[in-house]
Amino acid sequence: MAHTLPDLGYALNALEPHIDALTMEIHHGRHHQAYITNLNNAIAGKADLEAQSALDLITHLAAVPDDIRGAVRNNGGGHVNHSFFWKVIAPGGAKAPSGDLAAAIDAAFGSFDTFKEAFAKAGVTRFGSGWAWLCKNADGTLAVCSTANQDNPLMGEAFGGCGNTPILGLDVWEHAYYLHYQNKRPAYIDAFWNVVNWDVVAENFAG
Ligand code: MN3
Repeated sequence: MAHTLPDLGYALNALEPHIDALTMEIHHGRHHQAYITNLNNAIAGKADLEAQSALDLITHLAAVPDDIRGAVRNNGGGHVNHSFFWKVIAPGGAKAPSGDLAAAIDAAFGSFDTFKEAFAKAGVTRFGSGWAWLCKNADGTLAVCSTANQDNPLMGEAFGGCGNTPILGLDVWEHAYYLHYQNKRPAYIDAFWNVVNWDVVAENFAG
């Protein structure tokens, strides 16, 4: 069963002015689609791999044959990461964390503002292309990390991840912001806070 592009679930212009419609159209329709196409091509004809979800593939990379492991890592990661990203920036929902999630953020970082600074720093200082993440550790505490390229925290330390479960992620590849923000990655990250759907993040935290 081939992997397919998930619907955004909202209009391309729904996140304006913070993320513009053309960026969303290209990012979702071309970049995300390309990861899916390349993932499908990489695993074509390998029934055991074709039967797995993208998440299963990227969390068991050591079991993927050497000759396609890099392609599955990059493109499976790209598929998982973008599918996740579209949900945490979905319009609507709470504009700030509350309840157990807010308490966990305060416990880990001291305050919501201090968390935002740490997360923004992870995104700004990621050299080249990658992601900033807020992850839930096995003990339920929270931590910020970043990954290169399309690595996901759940890939584990052997593949560039921390091994913990992401509950919020931010794509800091230039394709995510260059049309509107050009080289100003910090301005894109500032704007990102306006589109985070904290209800979805809270569901990720509870899950
Ligand atoms: Mn991207």
